[in-house]
Amino acid sequence: MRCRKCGERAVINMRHHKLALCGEHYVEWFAAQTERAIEKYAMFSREERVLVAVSGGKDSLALWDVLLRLGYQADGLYIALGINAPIPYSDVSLEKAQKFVANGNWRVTKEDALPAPRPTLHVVDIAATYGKTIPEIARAKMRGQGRPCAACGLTKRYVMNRLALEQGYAVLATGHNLDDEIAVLFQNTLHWQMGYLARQAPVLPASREGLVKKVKPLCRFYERETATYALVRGIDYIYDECPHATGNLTNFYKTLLNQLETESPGAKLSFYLEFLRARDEGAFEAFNRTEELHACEVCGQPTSAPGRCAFCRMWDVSR
Ligand code: Q46
Ligand code: ZN
Ligand code: ZN
Repeated sequence: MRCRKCGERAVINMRHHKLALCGEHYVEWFAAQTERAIEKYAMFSREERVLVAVSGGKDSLALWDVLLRLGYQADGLYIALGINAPIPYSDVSLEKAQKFVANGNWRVTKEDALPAPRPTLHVVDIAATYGKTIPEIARAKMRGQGRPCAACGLTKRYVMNRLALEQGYAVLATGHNLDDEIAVLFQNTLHWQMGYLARQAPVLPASREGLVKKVKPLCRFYERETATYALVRGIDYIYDECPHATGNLTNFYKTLLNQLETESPGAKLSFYLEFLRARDEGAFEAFNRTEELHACEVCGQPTSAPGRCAFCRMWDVSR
């Protein structure tokens, strides 16, 4: 397979775009597509500060890299969850994030570009800040549920939102790719979760005070496209998934959707884009309820019921 632009050996063939590209032209294409998504969905401008949620995996590091190379003011946030058994997942992923900043590959190399300032990596260590690791709090509070994912998800959402607001970031960017998005879309469609469908989008505006705007600039890339970008750019990322992710439903849906893609190239992309079109045309409008929010009596973050928010209740934070 040869690159459509220069005839060199291609590193990727994207059947759904009928496009094969070499490393150099692929990296160029990936950046241009990212920029297009940022503009199309009005995610953020170069004047705004962006906080990237960094896990140490390929998607979030690819996102941080491409934003910096496009000249955006992007810092990172790593949340140390304390998941280090049976593999040292959290420790290794933090190392990867730190290495990414230290090695400086993200620097813009164009001669006419100003030297990019070194991005900041914020690190929030959950055990050091709140007294327990994620597996520990899950065992203490959510007995019988097996996976610590509910406690983990709640904690990550809270910490990301709070740090973004406190540090004055205009937006929080996550590395969700198309495979992530359609796995959730498939699940929500299977169960006709209209409220969730109404809220699934590349941009969640900061509709309420205390909630930061959230964006997913990589939502139109297949997982193998973000992986190829990370590989070609020489980004050292953690290959292992969180040990608690194995065997979850999302991965099962991803496998199903990949089978569909093999039979019908482009099926994954059109599933997502047609959903967004229907959404834009108001198909889920009636389900877009804005619930009344209150300020948590302890931390002040928005919460649906008066009193302490779910985070402060789970972590036993009181005044
Ligand atoms: S990190 Fe946390 Fe995930 Fe691990 S414990 Fe579950 S939610 S699987 S994205
Ligand atoms: Zn080429
Ligand atoms: Zn609270």
